[in-house]
Amino acid sequence: MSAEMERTFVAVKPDGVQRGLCGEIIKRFEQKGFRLVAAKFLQASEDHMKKHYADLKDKPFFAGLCKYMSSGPIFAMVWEGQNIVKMGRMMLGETNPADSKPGSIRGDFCIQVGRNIIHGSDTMENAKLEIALWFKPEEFVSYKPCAQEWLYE
Ligand code: DAT
Ligand code: MG
Repeated sequence: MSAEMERTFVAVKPDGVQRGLCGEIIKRFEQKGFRLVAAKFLQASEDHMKKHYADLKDKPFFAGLCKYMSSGPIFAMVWEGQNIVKMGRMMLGETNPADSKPGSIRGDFCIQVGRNIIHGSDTMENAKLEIALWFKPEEFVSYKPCAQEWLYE
């Protein structure tokens, strides 16, 4: 197999969980062929969200963003696959659902930027930082999916 594997951090935000969209989001990553390597359902603290969104700390929406992200449960996941950081972002759509094409997750399931239902790492560097912030090494599950040889040549 020649595929170089990458990992990305994906989280269904509190609005996505409340709206019953966890299954739909997992389905899209599964049907693409990506491999789930870690997952947990939790309510994050506001402090944790401030760390997660540290690069946005000077934005006017930062306080509201961290409050909303800690207001209810989140479904946090790490997915693996070739080129997954870039492809995952394409699957999400644009930051603002109003700019997101139908067919993308944000294009299909939400309306406002402040309620855009899903997070996905934007660069490989941020993916590494986010995975380390949300998951401990022992929370990863190692297994070989039976379809691996049919996804990668
Ligand atoms: P993304 O989640 O697409 O990586 P981002 O990192 O720029 O986008 O911002 C993080 C989140 O902050 C985003 O998912 C929703 C919120 N946000 C971004 N821009 C916003 C704005 N102009 N008003 C309100 N919330 C915003
Ligand atoms: Mg971002």
